[in-house]
Amino acid sequence: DLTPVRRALISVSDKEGIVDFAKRLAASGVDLISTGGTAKALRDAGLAVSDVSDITEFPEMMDGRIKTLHPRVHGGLLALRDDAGHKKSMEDHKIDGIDLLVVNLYPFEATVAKGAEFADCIENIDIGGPAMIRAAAKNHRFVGVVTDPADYETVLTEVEKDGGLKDNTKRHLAAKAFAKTAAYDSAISGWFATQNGDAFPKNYTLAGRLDNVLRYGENPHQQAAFYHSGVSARPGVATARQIQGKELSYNNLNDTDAAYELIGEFDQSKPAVAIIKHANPCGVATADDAISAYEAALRCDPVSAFGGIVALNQKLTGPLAEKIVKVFTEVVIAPDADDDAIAVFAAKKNLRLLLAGGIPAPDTAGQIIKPLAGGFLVQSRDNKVISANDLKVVTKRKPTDQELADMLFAFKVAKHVKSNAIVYAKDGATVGVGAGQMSRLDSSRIAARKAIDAAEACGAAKPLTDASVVASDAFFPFADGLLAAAEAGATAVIQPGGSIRDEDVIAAADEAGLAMVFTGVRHFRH
Ligand code: 93A
Repeated sequence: DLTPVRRALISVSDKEGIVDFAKRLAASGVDLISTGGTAKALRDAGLAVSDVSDITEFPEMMDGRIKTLHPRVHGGLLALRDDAGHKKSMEDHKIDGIDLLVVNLYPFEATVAKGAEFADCIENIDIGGPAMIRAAAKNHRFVGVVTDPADYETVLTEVEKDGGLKDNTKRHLAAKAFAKTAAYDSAISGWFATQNGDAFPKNYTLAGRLDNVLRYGENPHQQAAFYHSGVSARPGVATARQIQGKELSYNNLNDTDAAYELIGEFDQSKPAVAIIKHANPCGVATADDAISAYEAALRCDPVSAFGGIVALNQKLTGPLAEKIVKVFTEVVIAPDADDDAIAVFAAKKNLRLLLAGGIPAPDTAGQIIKPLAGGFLVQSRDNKVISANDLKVVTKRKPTDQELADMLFAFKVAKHVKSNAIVYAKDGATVGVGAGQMSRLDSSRIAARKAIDAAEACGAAKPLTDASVVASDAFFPFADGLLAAAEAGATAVIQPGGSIRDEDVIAAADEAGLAMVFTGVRHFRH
């Protein structure tokens, strides 16, 4: 059950490691065939290589669009070596078998990610590579197909030891090869649809690349893995460098993503900090300096912040790192960190530090996938950003400038709180968050209750919601939720509006002396 490897075709865009790999193949007596650039790299390293163009008796042409698309290549990959008819075709047409195919494709995803022009992205769609990979994978009984440099060593070990590849190895390589071409085409179709303004590629498939298998899922009895989507260059958990700390868990990844997407709402000209637990913020603040922002975020709900995730929209410094390590924290994510901060964290071995390079823009397009039995729902991400110009004042009293600023802040946070979401804010910081309740009134009451607890924790005389503003992710269907907020001390309200009882709600706000604005935009999040 072992196919001898006598002839290998190597055609790689990413030439990392290829010379050493080819040297060891050659040393095992394998004949090498290559396309232009790869052949040159191997020859420069002193290896004997045949050009594909000599085998096909056709030059590489049309700027390399045609290199390997020829029966001498595809026949060599597809021929069944134990079939008399196939063998006769090989003899009649001077086709020699290719026993090992080593290909990595034109870097389509990287080309898109670096923001290249449409025509450049199109030119980076590999045609010949996937055709060969699929041919070799189909004929895996006789051909080994290597699409991942991580497999070079396994292949070499078997070829060096036995002169060929085991059936089991070839089948694993084939499965990986089809996964590779499927993901590659998925990335292309997804990108192409977006270029045409379509949100959804036809026959949607999950464009993703397995990054790593996680220890377990949301609970220890669940299995889980992390896939990176093909073409997104969005800074975040998928692209960040982990500087230190334990392996990230499923819940860590989910919470860290929630934290960093929230922090992306705030302009980097002013420090912003978010602390997340169970994918909901338990404190968010902006301030003139990052330490004040962290302290204000922590003050909102210091009890829940224990074991939380901290996200920051600035370069992390030593003094802030000192503050953060005083509270048990699972993950810290920031665009960057200085050496002092890294040194402070080094003493906390388990704490995971992620550096994402940048912050994600809130207004970029993208897709959200949600599983359901038998399929999944796909929607574009909620990339709506509300500014002062979008607001309509509906009460007799107009909000003050400070109320206005706090309302816009609170509404941004509410967008990242599970519905029903009620967020109280004051002086650029949340002072009460009510998340994930089935009734808006309950979210309003829970947030107010937490503000009383937080006031006790920091020794404040009044609940933190005193003289605050309140944001609601969707309209108040009745006046009760709004009146609960007024009772907690809110003086101004920001909400989408649009209820059939808006008039009642506005009348109640006027009676309570509240200022209220409508955004016309809802931010459900489930
Ligand atoms: O333009 S192609 O789609 N046409 C082809 O016939 C073809 N054959 C191999 N691209 C083709 N390739 C790709 O060229 C391989 O997948 C590989 O990524 C690259 C290697 O080219 P070179 O050896 O010239 O650097």
